[in-house]
Amino acid sequence: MNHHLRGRLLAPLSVAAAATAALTALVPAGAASAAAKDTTKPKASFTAPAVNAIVGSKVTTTISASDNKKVTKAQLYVAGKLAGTRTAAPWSLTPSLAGKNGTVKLEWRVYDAAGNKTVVTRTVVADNTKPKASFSAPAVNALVGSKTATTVAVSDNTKVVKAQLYVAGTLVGTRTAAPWSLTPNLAGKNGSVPLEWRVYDAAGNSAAVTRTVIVDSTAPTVSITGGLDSDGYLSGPQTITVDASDDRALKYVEIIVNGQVVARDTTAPYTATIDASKYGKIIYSARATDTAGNIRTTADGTANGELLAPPPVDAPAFSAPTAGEPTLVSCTTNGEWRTVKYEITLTGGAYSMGSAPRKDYGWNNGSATYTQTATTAWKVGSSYQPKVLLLPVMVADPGSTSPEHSVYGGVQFAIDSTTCQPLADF
Ligand SMILES: [Ca+2]
Ligand SMILES: [Ca+2]
Ligand SMILES: [Ca+2]
Repeated sequence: MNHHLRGRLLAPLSVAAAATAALTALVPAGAASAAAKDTTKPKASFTAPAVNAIVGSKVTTTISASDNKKVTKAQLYVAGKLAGTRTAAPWSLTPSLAGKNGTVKLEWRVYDAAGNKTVVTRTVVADNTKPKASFSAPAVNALVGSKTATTVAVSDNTKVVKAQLYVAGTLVGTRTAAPWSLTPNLAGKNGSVPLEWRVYDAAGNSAAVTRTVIVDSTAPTVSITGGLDSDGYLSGPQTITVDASDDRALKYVEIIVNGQVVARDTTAPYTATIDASKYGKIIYSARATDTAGNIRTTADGTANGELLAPPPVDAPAFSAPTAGEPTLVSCTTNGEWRTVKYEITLTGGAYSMGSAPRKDYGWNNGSATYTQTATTAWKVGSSYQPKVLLLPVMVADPGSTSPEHSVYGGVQFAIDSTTCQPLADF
């Protein structure tokens, strides 16, 4: 009975024990066998951010990860501290870098189911410091015109990448590199106008500076109140008188004769006196400039100077010099004016007059052959631009001492007002 019982009891126990032993042997052996089949580490590489990218308080970092079996976990360490864990794709996290400046190491640790680990690292440059910005120009409350450059001085611990200018709250321009300067159009604005520069660094941190300027975009008024007599041929001193005013501050008034500024007055009365004896066609105007740089110019006035006067009919006979071929010295542009200068060689028959005004024209003082420089100017595109310009070279009566009546002969030749070249026939 006992034997039988023991035999019956022992038998199952032995089986159970054997099974237990077998299980004990099989379970770890089976697990170890499965792990042993995957000794291959995952593959991982950085997708973002770029190496040494400049980043702000938040950076999205992404890796591509794969495994011969399966990637089961990826952990992100920022500057050595665990910042997040992913257990499935996408293998991407956006850790906070708030307060950090300078180089920061990002490290992803990628695992497969068997515990194989692959580590990839990348450094970025954290920038959580705002740029510095200060107005360089214009000055506080400067009186400025409709076109005025404004400049901001910038610096940053990494790099300034953008500066935007706002005028009265409206974006008017963007710079992405030095010089950090723009010239906004302030036309139509008058009075106090706020300017604001917003400056951005590579990480997107920004700083703003503002400045108020006083805009004057209204040009002065200007008129010629005393012009030149347009009848006949003027000689001697002739005075042009101008009136001008501005809504804010007049800087100066200029009087322009044949393209040249002959007077610049900062205080009224605004006048210029010219010697009409030195002129042929006289084209004159006045130009007023305010302190903001706005300019207004009058219409042209015209008069005839003495050089255009025909020779006196009672001039004594004299032998005119022989003129050589004219030679172009220069043809220059001064604003809307063109000035052409020719040289011409005269042989015989020319005489000096000995009178001061005539000497200004380069009179020869008695030699038989000399070279005379002749100059004329015209306004391009105006009604005073003839196709053919006559360039007179005056010769004088040897016996006369009167400037008004001595010029009775001359040599003249024609030039094309477009090409400045002499014309063979005119
Ligand atoms: Ca693996
Ligand atoms: Ca910065
Ligand atoms: Ca003004």
